[in-house]
Amino acid sequence: MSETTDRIASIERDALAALAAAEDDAAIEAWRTRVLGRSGELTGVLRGIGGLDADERKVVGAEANRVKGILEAALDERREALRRAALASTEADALDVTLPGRPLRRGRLHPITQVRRRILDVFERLGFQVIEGPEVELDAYNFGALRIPEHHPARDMWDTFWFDEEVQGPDGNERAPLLLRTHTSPMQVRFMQEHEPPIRVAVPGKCYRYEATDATHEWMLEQVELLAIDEGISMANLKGTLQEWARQMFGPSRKVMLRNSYFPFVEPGVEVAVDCFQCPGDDPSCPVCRGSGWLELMGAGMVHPEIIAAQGYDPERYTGFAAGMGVERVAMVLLGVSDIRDFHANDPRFLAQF
Ligand code: YSA
Repeated sequence: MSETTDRIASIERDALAALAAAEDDAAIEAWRTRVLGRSGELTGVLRGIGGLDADERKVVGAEANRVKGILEAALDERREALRRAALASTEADALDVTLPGRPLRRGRLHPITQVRRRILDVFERLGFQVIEGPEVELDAYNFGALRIPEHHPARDMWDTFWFDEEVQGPDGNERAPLLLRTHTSPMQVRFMQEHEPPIRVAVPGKCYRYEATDATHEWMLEQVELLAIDEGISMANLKGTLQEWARQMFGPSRKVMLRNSYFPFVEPGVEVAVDCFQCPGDDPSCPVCRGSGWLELMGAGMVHPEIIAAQGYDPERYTGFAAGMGVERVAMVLLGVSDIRDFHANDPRFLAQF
């Protein structure tokens, strides 16, 4: 090794160490000028090559150019590393960890679900067991077993969505018409067929009616059906149960009215209404009561003895009451909503209120 190649090796060693210690653009530029610049250390060696003898010139020339290549590559690499580090620290500065977090929008239960659960909570406390039944129902249960035969005018009370298909009915009949249940009352019969008294059940579920909508009517509604069958059940039990339910739901100041009504599957039948929450009770333009002062919540009555007998129970021994209430109507009263259509319009601004 010649003195010059020693010098090149020492330039390479010192320069690489100095480059690694250069922490900013100014230090790098100073390094470049000192090592590779026009009067730089390595440039000086390259310039001196001409004064060497031919053999040494060849060796020193090759070595100096190899080291020059290494130092230039190291310079590029160091510049890139510093650029990346600067970028990362800018991004870190852009993230202000002291800013308050974005609030998470919390999900919630649909108001109808909330109200259905409240209704059922009260009935469960009053001793009713919650059961469910099919939304796609046979004509035989929705109407026939409830003393509403084909062509009976009472069918007009429930405008119905029918299926095109007919299926095998409970009596083996191959052509049993199928529908979307118009009320939860068919579950009275289904449950009685499979159980013995005493019976106390509450049946929540969706129902469907082929009818025009307005502020108190939807084509899809939820009902909760009640059925109590036992020895000695009277109209007083029906009234007491519904009044206690209404007191627990709405508080003691809400007025509850029972008035005569007709349903083929009860005798006698009643309709249960509460006083209007929207107007003083005499405003004909009120969307809730239309000036009547009352909003109907349910139909109810004493289960018709023929229906009790048809399930094989002794109607002399067993009596019962039943009721079917509209969950959306109850929700209107509880939440002060004057248009039932708001519940299923899916406007998050409306839903977020509850
Ligand atoms: C009657 C006697 C019983 O022993 C048992 C149940 C019944 C109720 C009967 N099955 C029935 O469906 N009667 S109803 O047609 O008057 O509806 C009952 C309740 O459902 C109504 O009082 C009302 O609160 C709600 N409802 C009815 N049609 C509705 C509706 N809610 C919203 N939109 C509709 N289109």
